[in-house]
Amino acid sequence: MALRDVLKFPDERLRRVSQPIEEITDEVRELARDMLEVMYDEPGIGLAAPQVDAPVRLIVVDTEWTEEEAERNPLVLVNPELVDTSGKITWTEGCLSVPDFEAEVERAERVRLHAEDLDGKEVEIEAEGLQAVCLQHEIDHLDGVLFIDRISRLKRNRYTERRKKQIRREREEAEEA
Ligand code: K1U
Ligand code: ZN
Repeated sequence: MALRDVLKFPDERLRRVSQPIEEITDEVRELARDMLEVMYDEPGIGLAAPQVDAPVRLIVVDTEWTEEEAERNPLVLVNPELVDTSGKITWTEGCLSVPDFEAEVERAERVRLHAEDLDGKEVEIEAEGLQAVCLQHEIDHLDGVLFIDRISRLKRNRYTERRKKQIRREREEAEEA
């Protein structure tokens, strides 16, 4: 099966608020499998369902697999909800839906969240550092929020203009071909 495409800014589908998952069906399990494939293929350290045009509250995260010798150890979280945060950390973030751009974002340094796993079991996750940053970034996607919404308007506007030019150029090149 072909990999699912990742939606790219400024696609309005990235702005939808995703719906809670009421029942963990085979379709949900298949979506989670597909998301892991996309995340490892891109490569990325996280992915949220709306990025592959599935507006439901499902995220996958694996912040260690890219390190040498590290095994794949993905977290697959259904209906994740932040229940506590503490501290502050600034991290240079990227996003598979925001091509060719990175920027510093301030977030909570430690998080505690509730979610369900793919067996419908309730889980509580505590994370810090990069894993906490990544979890907050992915939960933002479920609410239609992108990391560029959390940087200065000047930087966001500059990126938006550059991205529009990039899209125009790509369209022209496709027409010429
Ligand atoms: O949500 C996404 O688009 C995935 C995104 C997650 C993320 C990255 C950095 C900070 C917070 C959240 C990415 O994975 S971008 C790619 C990336 O960070 C990476 C890719 C390969 C190796 C190491 C990092
Ligand atoms: Zn992202």
